[in-house]
Amino acid sequence: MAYELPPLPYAKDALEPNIDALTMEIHHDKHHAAYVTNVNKAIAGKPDLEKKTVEQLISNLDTVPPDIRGAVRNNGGGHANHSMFWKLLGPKAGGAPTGPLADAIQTAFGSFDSLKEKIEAAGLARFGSGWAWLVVQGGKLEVYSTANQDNPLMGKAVAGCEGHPIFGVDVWEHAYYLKYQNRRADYLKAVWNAVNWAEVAKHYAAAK
Ligand code: MN3
Repeated sequence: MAYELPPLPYAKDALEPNIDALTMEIHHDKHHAAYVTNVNKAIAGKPDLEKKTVEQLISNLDTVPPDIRGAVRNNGGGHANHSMFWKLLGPKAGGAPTGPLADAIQTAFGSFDSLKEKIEAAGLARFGSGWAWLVVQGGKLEVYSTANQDNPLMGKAVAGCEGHPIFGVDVWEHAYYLKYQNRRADYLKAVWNAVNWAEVAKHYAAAK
């Protein structure tokens, strides 16, 4: 097996009340697990693909044979996105970014509140399922959204945007429906209380 389901880095109820324990359990143990199973199935017997990290795999979809490209895009994307997402959140988190990341947010968006508005708007405007992202693109911070399990690493031709993601919010209904039902806007506001900004800063430093 090329990839394994990473354990959640905290207890399933650790993000309560912002994200409930049952949502975390189903989201991680069922949805994320299925992406791992299915990307492994898609690339089984192709050692040149199996040896890649999942980020390398989804960054080079044109090197993936056409008959499995769709499965790799959806399930490799799902594995990459969720592996990052769990670590972007945490218990006793939230607050505001600090240091160089805070400075870059100030420069790019004018304020942290303005960044939050942009990400919430991107997540709300995504029709159906997808993600809202904060990316480093050409040394600058940008906000995008992608459909399904697309990731900016897949590039503009595939994902409709490009850049190195440093933060992302899952706006699939499975990420919030049990607690928030149709209220995606309320979920997007609550997520800020659970963001692990030290992790975002780590991605920012690596992407710069
Ligand atoms: Mn999800």
